[in-house]
Amino acid sequence: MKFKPAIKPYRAAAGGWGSLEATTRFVLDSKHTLKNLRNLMRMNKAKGFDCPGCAWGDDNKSTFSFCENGAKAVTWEATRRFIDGQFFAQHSVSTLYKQSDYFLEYQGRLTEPLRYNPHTDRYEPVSWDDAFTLIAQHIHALETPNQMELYTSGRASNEASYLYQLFGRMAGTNNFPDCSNMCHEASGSGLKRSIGVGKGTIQLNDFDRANAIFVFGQNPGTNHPRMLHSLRHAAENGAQIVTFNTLRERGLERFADPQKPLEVITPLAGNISTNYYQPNLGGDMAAVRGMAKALLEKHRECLARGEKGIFDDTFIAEHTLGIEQWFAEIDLTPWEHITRQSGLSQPQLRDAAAIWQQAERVICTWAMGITQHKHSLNTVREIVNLQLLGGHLGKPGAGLCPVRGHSNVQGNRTMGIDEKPPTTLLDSLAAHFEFEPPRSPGHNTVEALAAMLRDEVKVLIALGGNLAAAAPDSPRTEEALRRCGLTVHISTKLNRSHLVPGRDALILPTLGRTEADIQTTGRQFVTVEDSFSMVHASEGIGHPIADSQRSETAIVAGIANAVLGREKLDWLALAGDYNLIRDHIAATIAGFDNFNQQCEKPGGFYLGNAAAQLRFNTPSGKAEFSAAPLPASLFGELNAPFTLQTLRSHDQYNTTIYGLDDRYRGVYGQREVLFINPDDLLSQGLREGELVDIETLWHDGIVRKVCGFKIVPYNIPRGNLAAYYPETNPLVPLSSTGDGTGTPTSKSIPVKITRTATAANTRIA
Ligand SMILES: Nc1nc2c(c(=O)[nH]1)N[C@H]1C(S)=C(S)[C@@H](COP(=O)(O)OP(=O)(O)OC[C@H]3O[C@@H](n4cnc5c(=O)[nH]c(N)nc54)[C@H](O)[C@@H]3O)O[C@H]1N2
Ligand SMILES: Nc1nc2c(c(=O)[nH]1)N[C@H]1C(S)=C(S)[C@@H](COP(=O)(O)OP(=O)(O)OC[C@H]3O[C@@H](n4cnc5c(=O)[nH]c(N)nc54)[C@H](O)[C@@H]3O)O[C@H]1N2
Ligand SMILES: [Mo]
Repeated sequence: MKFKPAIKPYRAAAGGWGSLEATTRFVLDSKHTLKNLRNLMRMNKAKGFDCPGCAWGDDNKSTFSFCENGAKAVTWEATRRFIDGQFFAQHSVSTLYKQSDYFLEYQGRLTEPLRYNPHTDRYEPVSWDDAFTLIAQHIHALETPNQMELYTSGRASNEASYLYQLFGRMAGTNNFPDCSNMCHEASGSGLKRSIGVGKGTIQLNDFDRANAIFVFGQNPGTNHPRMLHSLRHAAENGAQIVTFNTLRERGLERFADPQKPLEVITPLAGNISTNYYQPNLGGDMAAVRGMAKALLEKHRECLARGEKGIFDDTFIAEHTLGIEQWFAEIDLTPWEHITRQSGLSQPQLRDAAAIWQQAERVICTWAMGITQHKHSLNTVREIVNLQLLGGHLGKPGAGLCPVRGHSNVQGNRTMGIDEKPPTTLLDSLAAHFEFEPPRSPGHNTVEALAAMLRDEVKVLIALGGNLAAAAPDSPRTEEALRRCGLTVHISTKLNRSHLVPGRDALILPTLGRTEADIQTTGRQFVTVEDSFSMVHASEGIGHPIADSQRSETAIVAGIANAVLGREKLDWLALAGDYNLIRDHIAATIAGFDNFNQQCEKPGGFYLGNAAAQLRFNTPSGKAEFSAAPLPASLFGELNAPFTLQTLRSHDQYNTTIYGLDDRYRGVYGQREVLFINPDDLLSQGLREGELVDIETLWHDGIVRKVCGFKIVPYNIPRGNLAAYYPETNPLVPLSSTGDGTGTPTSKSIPVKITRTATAANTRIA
C-alpha cells in the first residue's frame, strides 16, 4: 500500500458515503471477498459472532448491523496472509523491531506456536506440548506465585477469561493486570463508590426515551460508530445532545446513516450535537462543577421566592447521602477556578445547566477523555453527583453510561479478571472448587510493569493485547518485559510485544472470534457482555487459516493442565465442551443462573444492575454524593506550556494500525502529526507542516521525547495538543497515574514543543 501524506479538511458528515466506500474497499481489497461479506452479514445478529470492534450494544433490527470500523476489525482478522516459522527464518527479531506497528500486523495471522531462540535472535517453531511444558517448568520454579503476571486484553471471551482467572487463583496469585487498568478503571471504581456497582445503569433503548444526552470526552464517530445511530434517533425524537470534547470531532457534529440509503444519497445529514463545548484537557470536573454551581444558584433562588426547588428532593431524600457536603464544596469552589480549569465561560456552563434542568430524563455518557487523567475518579463521581441531583437513575431514558472499549472488557471483569477481586467472588470460587484462593490484592498493569523493572516478576502470560505498545513510557515498558524470565503471548497477529521478548519467550497463535471453534464435542460458541450488561452468544463461522491454531479457551486449559494437572479440575474436558465451563460460571458468578439455557435467547440476556433498580451496594446502602475538591491545577508545581492528549485515529484499533488515514480529521497517509491551535502555532513561531519534537516535563529527570511530528492547525483550545497513540506512548510517564485508579494519564501529559533540528524523523529519541 502506498500512502501520500496530506491534510485535507473533511467536509462531509460522518458515516454516509465516505464510510460505505471505505467499508466496501476494505472488503473487496481483501482476497476473500465472499467470506468477508458473509461474515459481515452475520455480525451482531442473533446468530453469528459478536463484532470484535467495540462494546456498543446490538439492536438486532437492522439488516447490516455493522459499521465501517467493525468491518475493518473483521476483515483484518479474516486476512489470507499468514506468518509461520519460515517467516522468522527470514527476519530476525531485532530487524522486525525496527518496523512500524502497521507493518508488523500487516504480515498476517500467526499460525504455529513459536519459541524465541536468543542465540539466533529468531522465533522457531515449537510443538504445543513442548510450549505448555516450558510454561509449567517456569511456573514450577517460581519462589512465589506472585512472581507471575497474567495480563488480559478485552477481546477474550467470558469462557476463556473465567478459566484464566481460575487457573491464576488456583496457582496462587491475584496478579491480573488488564487493559481495563489503562481504560475505564475510573468508571468502574468511581461508579462503585458512588452507586455500588461499577457498570453503566442504562440499556440501549433508554436512548430512545432521553430528553437530553451529555456526551463527555468521547469520539463515537470513530470508536463507537453504532452509537451515532442511537444519538441520531434520540435527536430525531427531540433529545438535546450536549457534547463536551476538547477537539471538534466530525462524528459529533453531523452524521449520515449509512443504513438509510436515501439519507446517504441526499445530503440530509442531521446535526448531532445541539451544543458543543470544548473544555481544556482535564477540565470536565470543573465543567460539571460549574453546571452544578449554576443549578444550585437557581435552586436557592426558587427557595428564596418560596417556590419549590429545581432538584428531585424525593429521590435525594430517599436514595442518597452526603448532598450537604457536596453543596458546601460547591460553595467553596469559586467561578474563577471553574472557568480557568474548564476553559469554558460562565454563560456556556449556565446554558449547559439549563438544558440539563429542562430535561426530564438525562443520560450522561463518557469514555477516555474522562478516564485517563489524574483526577478521573473524582470526575466520574462528579458526573454521578449531577445525575443524582435530578434523580436521573432508575427511570427509563435516564442514567449513567460509561461507553466501554474492547468488545468484552466488561465481561472480563464480570468473570473475575480483577486484581482486586471482591470477597464474594473469592468465597464462591473457594466453596465451589474447594480451594483457598489468594486473598491479597494483585498488581494492576502499571504495578506489574514496575514490579518487572524491580526484577520481581519471572513469568508474564498475556491473553491477547499488546502490552509493549499499549502501556505508557515505552522504553521503560519494553525494558520491563525484557527483564522477565519468560514472556508468553496468546495472539492472533504479530505485534511489538513479541519483539521485546523475555529471556525465554513464546508466541501462541490463537483463533479469532470470527472463526469456527471446533473441539472434541463439536462446534463451540462463546459469550460476551456489552456496555449495557447484555450477555450473548458468539459463534465464529470463518474457516481457520491453519489447523495448528487453537482457541483461547483451549490454550488456557492447556497451560492450566500442564501447570496444575487434573487433580482439582479436568481442564482439558472443560476445553472440550464450553457448556461445562458455563455450568461452573452459573454456579459461581451472580446473574448467570441457567447460563446455558439463557444463551438460547436471541439477542442475549440482561444481567441486571442493582443501582438501576435503586438498590445501592455501598457502605451506607445509599447512592453517595462525592464532595471532592476541584484539583488546584492539573500538574501541581509543574509549569507546562502545553497539555497533550494521546488519542485514536479513524484507521486504528488501539495498537493495531489498519491504515495511515484519519479521514474525519482530514489527515492522510501519516500518523506522526501534532494537532495544535492556530494561535499557539503563531505564538510559537511555527508554520503549518513544520516538524517539532515533543518533550514531557516530569519530576524524575528522565528525558521523554518524540521527534519529527508534523504540525497540523486544528480546532482545539489554546494550550491543548493532541497526537496519536501509540506513537506518543513514550511521553506518558509510568509514574503518572490516576488517583485511586492507577490508570496512566494518557489524556493529560505536560509537554513543551520545539522545532525539530533536522528533518530526520526518529520514532523515539
Ligand atoms: N475503531 C476503533 N474503535 C475503538 C477503538 C479503536 O482504537 N478503534 N478502541 C476501543 C477502546 S479500547 C476504547 S477505550 C474506546 C475509546 O474511545 P474514545 O474514548 O472515543 O477514544 P479516544 O480516541 O481516546 O478519544 C478520546 C476523545 O475524548 C476527547 N478528549 C480527550 N481528553 C478530553 C478531556 O479532557 N475532556 C473532554 N471533554 N474530551 C477529551 C478527545 O478529543 C477524543 O475525541 O474505543 C473502542 N473502540
Ligand atoms: N497513550 C495511550 N495509551 C493507551 C490508550 C490511550 O488512549 N493513549 N488507551 C488505553 C486503552 S483504552 C486500552 S483498552 C489499551 C489497549 O491495550 P491492549 O488491549 O493490550 O492492546 P490492543 O492494541 O487492543 O491489542 C492488540 C493485539 O491483540 C491481539 N488480538 C487481537 N484479537 C485477538 C483475539 O481475538 N484474541 C487474542 N488472544 N489476541 C487478539 C493481536 O495480536 C493484536 O496485536 O491501551 C491503552 N493505552
Ligand atoms: Mo480501552
